[in-house]
Amino acid sequence: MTESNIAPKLLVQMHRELLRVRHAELALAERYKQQEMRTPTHFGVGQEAVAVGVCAALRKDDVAYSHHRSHNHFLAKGGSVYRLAAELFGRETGCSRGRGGSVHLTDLSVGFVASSAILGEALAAATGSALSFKMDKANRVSTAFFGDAVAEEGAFYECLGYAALMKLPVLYVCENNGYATESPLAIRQPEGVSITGRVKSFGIETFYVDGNDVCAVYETAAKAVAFAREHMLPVFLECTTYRWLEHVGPHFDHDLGRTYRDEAELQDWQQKCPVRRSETVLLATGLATEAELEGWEAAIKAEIEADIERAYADPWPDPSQLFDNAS
Ligand SMILES: Cc1ncc(C[n+]2csc(CCOP(=O)(O)OP(=O)(O)O)c2C)c(N)n1
Repeated sequence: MTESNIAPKLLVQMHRELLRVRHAELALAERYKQQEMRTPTHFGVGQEAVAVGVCAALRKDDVAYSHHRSHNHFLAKGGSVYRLAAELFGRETGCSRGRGGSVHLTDLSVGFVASSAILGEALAAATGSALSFKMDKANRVSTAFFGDAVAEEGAFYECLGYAALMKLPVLYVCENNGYATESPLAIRQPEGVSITGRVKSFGIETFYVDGNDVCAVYETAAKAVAFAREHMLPVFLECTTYRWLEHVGPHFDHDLGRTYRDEAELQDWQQKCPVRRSETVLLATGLATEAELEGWEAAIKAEIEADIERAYADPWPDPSQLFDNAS
């Protein structure tokens, strides 16, 4: 018996997925420092449990859209480390054939439609997909991942209003990491006003969860997805979490002398590391031993390194194709 209601097999799967996402991000951040990936990157280290927990609650034929901090969502929806690495290196074998870079990922075969650096675009596109599902009477859910800054945009409210009015099966997932670039929520939003609270005023069903606890995220997302699918209605899920690295780039802020957030705050959140918390669950429930956990981690890291090396050795797009698909 486990402490949670989640099937043991899924708990193990989610842990392995957390490891894959965490180590892919860390390995790519290391490689990024060599200046061979010529694309801006927004790493999601520290935020993995949101992507993994939500995607575990989605079906393969449900779709997901994401924003600039998209690697976690791409991988958790089923995207490969190899194709992500190839995209960051600008190679022809990249998930967007080396043309998109970090902020334009896609893999339709796993239902990850697109990521976009334009804040709010993921919501609008996901809302459009949900409309098409409704028109086609398809029993599918469309998902948008985005950050807390999007709740300060007009597009956010337009999408919520439209989805509520049209009764669309869309899951809006707000990863609230407390910052928009280097601005904390406290200087951007009036005191006592919450994002979830504002969404409620649209009559939309809302859920709120500790985004660093993969079990809680999965259980809450499963309820949210089931609600959207069954009632053909939008749902909103706010997940509190924290990014460990700088806003854009591979470094820890404090190594660069940046002071917009306190080092103690980062350390406090690192104590709530989603990977370590998931490990604790597996150990406490007897689903894995320390040795097994270490073995999985080592094997996953080795696979990731091999994927990145393979991607690096791949060919560039042919210059003759520069204007293909451009009109
Ligand atoms: C429409 C639009 N406005 C402004 C920007 C510039 N911009 C890029 S990332 C960012 C902050 C994003 O914060 P949040 O959405 O909370 O996500 P996080 O980076 O914290 O994951 C801003 C303002 C943009 N990309 N698009």
